[in-house]
Amino acid sequence: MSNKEILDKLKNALVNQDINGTVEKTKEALAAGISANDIINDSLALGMRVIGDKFEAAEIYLPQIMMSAKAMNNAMEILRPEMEKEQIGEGSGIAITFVQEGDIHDIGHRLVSTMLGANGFQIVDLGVDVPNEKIMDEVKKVKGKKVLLAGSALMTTSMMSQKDTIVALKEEGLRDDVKVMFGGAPVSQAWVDEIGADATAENAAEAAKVALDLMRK
Ligand code: HCB
Repeated sequence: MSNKEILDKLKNALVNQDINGTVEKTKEALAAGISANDIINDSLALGMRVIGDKFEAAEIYLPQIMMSAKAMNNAMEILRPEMEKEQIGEGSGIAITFVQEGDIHDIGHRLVSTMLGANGFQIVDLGVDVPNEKIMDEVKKVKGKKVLLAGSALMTTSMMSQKDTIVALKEEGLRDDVKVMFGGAPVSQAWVDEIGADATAENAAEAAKVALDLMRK
């Protein structure tokens, strides 16, 4: 079977909420020598996008999304140790990672946190649904150190809070103390430029590269 066929089968297992099949096919993909990042970007993440589109088209409902999310999380348990091996450089600094207030989507956030950790960042994971006050408190705790804020938002509503994060950093006189990278499906370079953040990234591997570049500036 070609790598493309393996990745397509894995994607289909995820889309069809086949939890056991997803685990099995993730192992098969690794055994075929496909990297953890390629498995995520060229198969699992694409499957989650299909799930999102089907949900939007009212072809599936929340229970099905939750099953696919569980299948994705189980696959990630297998892939996380592999991602940690796929280190791409020496890290520098502390990464405060979080999902914006009102948002509990944590799959991408956890992937990004894993990749940053694998690249030498000391991770302060604030989890999901994090208000800006909490983010400011954490930034103050590490003042004087090299700090990256890596925030995720999966909904257009929670994406708006990213703008408030930048405003809060400025109001508290903390903006120059941190680099800010925002991501998540609705986040674009245009949005990041508009609100005055430093960068965005398409996926977790790119996030690690972008983060390392930012910390060198
Ligand atoms: Co959710 N949901 N959901 N959902 N959900 C989305 C996000 C929609 C787009 C689906 C749709 O309508 N098409 C939609 C949001 C619409 C919008 O605002 N425009 C939506 C909605 C509406 C909702 C609810 C409101 C549904 C309801 O209750 N009626 C509800 C909201 C709950 C809340 O947060 N308050 C909800 C709930 C759920 C769950 C719980 C069923 C489940 C989440 C489970 C979990 O995360 N533990 C879920 C899921 C799974 C999705 C979809 C299908 C997949 C998200 C996902 O995990 N993608 C999603 C559809 C979609 O995104 N197209 C849908 C896979 C990961 C790997 O991709 O983009 O998160 P990622 O992360 C990437 C990338 O963006 C980047 O790297 C990551 C790794 O490669 N990245 C960063 C991420 N963060 C970064 C930070 C950086 O600094 C740099 C890069």
